[in-house]
Amino acid sequence: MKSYFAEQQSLHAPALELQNGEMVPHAESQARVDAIKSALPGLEASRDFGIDPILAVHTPAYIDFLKRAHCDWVEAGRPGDAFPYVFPVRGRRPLSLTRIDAELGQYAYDCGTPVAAGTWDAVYWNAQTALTGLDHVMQGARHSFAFCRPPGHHAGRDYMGGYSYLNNVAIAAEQARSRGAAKVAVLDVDYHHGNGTQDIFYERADVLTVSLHADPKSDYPFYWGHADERGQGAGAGFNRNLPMPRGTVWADYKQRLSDALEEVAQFQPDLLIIPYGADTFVGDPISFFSIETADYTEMGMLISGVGLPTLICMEGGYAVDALGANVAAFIGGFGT
Ligand code: SP5
Ligand code: ZN
Repeated sequence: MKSYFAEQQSLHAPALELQNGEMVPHAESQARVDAIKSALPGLEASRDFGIDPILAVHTPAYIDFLKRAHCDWVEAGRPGDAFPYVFPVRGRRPLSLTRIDAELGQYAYDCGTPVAAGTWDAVYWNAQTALTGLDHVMQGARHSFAFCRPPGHHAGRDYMGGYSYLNNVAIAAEQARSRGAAKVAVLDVDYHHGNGTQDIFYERADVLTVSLHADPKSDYPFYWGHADERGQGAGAGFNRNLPMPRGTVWADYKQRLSDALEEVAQFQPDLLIIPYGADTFVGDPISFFSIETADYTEMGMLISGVGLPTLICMEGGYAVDALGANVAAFIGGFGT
């Protein structure tokens, strides 16, 4: 399978995140890049499709903020990465505040997603990686792998969170629509619910969003991902959440995956996009499913079995020592 990556994606290197009350080394690290790169020696360089596909998903004000947030932070005399610490509670009236702290709180929903010096350049190219992978599939390939990092599925139209800044998968899905795909299905197999993707397409019938994830009653992102969130308006029935308990093993996961694939097949999409997270792995340091490396090959085979043109975009996966093997196992399941 052809795989894509842009070296600029490494310019994003936040030092710390807030986890369980402590500032700890950021889990979404450069070590992940090295692990995946060594497992995929044939990675090709991404091409530049410009800003327009990004602006088809994200608001201009949010993009403007992402571009200058770290500069504003430095100008305010702050050290290190730009971190939010105050958030507008639901129901606060919209205010045009310009102080960097107010803006960070407006556009972030957690304290795990700081804006570092190189974040904008990295996430711009991250989106280009997804678009390059999409282009290959739109040209007729059966599948491709976009090695996206930082992740994207937690980012909404105008918010960042969960280590995500731009929603690579949503950008690819929207671009596929404008290039002639009538219907696109997104099947999210990261450990965490794909809340940003859900929000972006919640009122749309042309993009089906399905997510398999840890039950948000016990796991991040808590406020999204519950089974009764089924879409709204024209999108009613076109969002599906399949939460599972901590400790889920492959035999059980596989059943839910088959259900999800059945829904995808019934939708008859022109394209399938898979946000793939290796954080369902038994050894993941921040997640609690029990999937083994060899299971990812079967997961890839099952998904490949629906016979749809498929773009895979990398999301999470923090067990660095096993990450390369887990990604290679999954991709291997799709055949050559
Ligand atoms: C893309 C992606 O996988 N984003 C995940 C963001 C998760 N951030 C919060 C993690 C909280 C983990 N708390 C459990 C720690 C166990 N020691
Ligand atoms: Zn995740």
